[in-house]
Amino acid sequence: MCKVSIDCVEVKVEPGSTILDASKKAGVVIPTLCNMETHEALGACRVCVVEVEGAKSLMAACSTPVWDGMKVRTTTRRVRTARTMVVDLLLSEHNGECGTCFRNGECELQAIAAGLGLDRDTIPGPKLPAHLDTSTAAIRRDTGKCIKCRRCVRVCHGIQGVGALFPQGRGFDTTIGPAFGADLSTVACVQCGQCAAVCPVGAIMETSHIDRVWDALDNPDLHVVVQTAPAIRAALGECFDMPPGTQVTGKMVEALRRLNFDAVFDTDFTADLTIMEEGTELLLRLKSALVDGKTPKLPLITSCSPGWINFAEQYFPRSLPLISSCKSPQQMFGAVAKSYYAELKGIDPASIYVVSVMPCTAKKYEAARPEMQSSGGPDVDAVLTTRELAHMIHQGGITFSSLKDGTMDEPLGISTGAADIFGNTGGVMEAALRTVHEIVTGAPLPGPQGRLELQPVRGLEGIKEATLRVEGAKGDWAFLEGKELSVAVAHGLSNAAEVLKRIESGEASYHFVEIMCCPGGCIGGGGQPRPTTDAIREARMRALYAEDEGKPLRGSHMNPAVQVLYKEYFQEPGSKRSHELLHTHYTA
Ligand code: HC0
Repeated sequence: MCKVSIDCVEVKVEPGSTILDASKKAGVVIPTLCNMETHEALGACRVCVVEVEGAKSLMAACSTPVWDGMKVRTTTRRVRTARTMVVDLLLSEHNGECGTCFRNGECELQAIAAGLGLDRDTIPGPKLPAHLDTSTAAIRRDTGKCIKCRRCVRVCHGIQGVGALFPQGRGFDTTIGPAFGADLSTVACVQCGQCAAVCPVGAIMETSHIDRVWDALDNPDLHVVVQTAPAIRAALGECFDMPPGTQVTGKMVEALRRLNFDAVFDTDFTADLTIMEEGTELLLRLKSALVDGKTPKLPLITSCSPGWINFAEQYFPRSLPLISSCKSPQQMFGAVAKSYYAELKGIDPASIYVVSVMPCTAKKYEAARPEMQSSGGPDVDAVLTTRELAHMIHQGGITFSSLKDGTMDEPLGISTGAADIFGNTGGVMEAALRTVHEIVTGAPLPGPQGRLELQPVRGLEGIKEATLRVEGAKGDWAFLEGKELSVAVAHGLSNAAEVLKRIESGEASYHFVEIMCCPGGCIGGGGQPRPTTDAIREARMRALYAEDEGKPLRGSHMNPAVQVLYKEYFQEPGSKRSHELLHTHYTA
């Protein structure tokens, strides 16, 4: 271990640790704009410079390894002058428009400048040319605000394996963006928004739907309903200074009522419906391969993550026949709201306006896809990220932390615990197997202390594999008796690509695969509160598992409102009507 002194606080850290690591342990905050927990230090922004006793120059804390006996000072005049100069230079280029920027008050550059006492840029010179790229449905880029920290580049290449963004040019003329300065829609960007989640300023953000939602809420001719994705309830509280992982389902519902939505519903309802459709699809594909001897369309790959679908269409078109034809729960909800619910309430579907609250920017893209119009127009009219909902709550003058708990409206607000865990990597797999096991054997999925839990698919490991031996298969599904079902779960598109390569090469043979675009699944989505670290992902995951454990019903097939929906409207999973409204196809 190395003994290091940071501003006279002594800490012991592993050899190879950086000054920044040691400072965290010492409880000393060193500002940085380019550092990322998940990546090797880049030393690009130079905001983290510190003075090291015996060293001639200032050192970048993020990239300088410690040595035993190192003495570091982080607040000397020399350090403050250097940091102020660096930040002043950044501000001199930054076309910030701070007063009107969506990141005003949440901007890392603004916060660091304020901490240094810099309330304006003092260096005269040209600002960066502001090119606004609004060419995609989900992501808005403003090149004038970019500070070239390269966080977006690293997450796009390293975590997602996409590579839509590059540094180009040199010096002042450096730009970060798609090749040849083109717009995002010209390259294979999957619109996952992981770039927006790590951008320290307002250079990359989600395309805002806030104005269109306020307009709908103000329109007396519209019946405005809102659905909330599983992962929102585990993260929204962070926007109101609550600790990560605080369960805020009830407060979220109450806030949505105060914002004047006509009905507050739950994407969890259609997550349960998805399990009924996708579970049936899995069983039919297994039967077709194992009993009818047809060319196996296996593994069945989940379809609910639109960033993943976009990735498959652009990078792995050969995998498309394997992907479930089920629409995502978001889109199933829109289709059900504008058909079944409209009929139930006697409302013209054309006057129902569906708003989603999603942790994911790609859901904006998904809602805009031409295939997602079973009701004659878009099934989902507007998609807010978690951050946008928090913004609206602030705009509405609502004191979130003191709200009482509200409850979702019926029937599209009724859900089981299986739906809550959709938001975690491995959750769709676990939810599906809870139902499939019970359909096949008539008995609940075995788990520790009969708890219905499939531990091997939980947690943040990038690729998880598990097997499930079927015992007690009955009736139509007796052919599965004694079979070992082999499953895999991947999150983050680099991991997804690895699983697909294993399948294509024959190195692995699975029956069922879950893929989620974002690291950690939806709880780590590109529209979630900033920052999202692994510790924060784990806290959000725990909140969703706790939500599941707290529900009386924990299998999607037990959802009484879904049972009524089948009885009154769809008849059975995979019916003609369910194919018309709940299923889709993909395009290479
Ligand atoms: Fe997800 Fe979903 S779980 S994709 O991660 O399936 O965004 O939270 O809403 O649609 O339910 C996101 C989260 C959803 C959908 C659900 C699925």
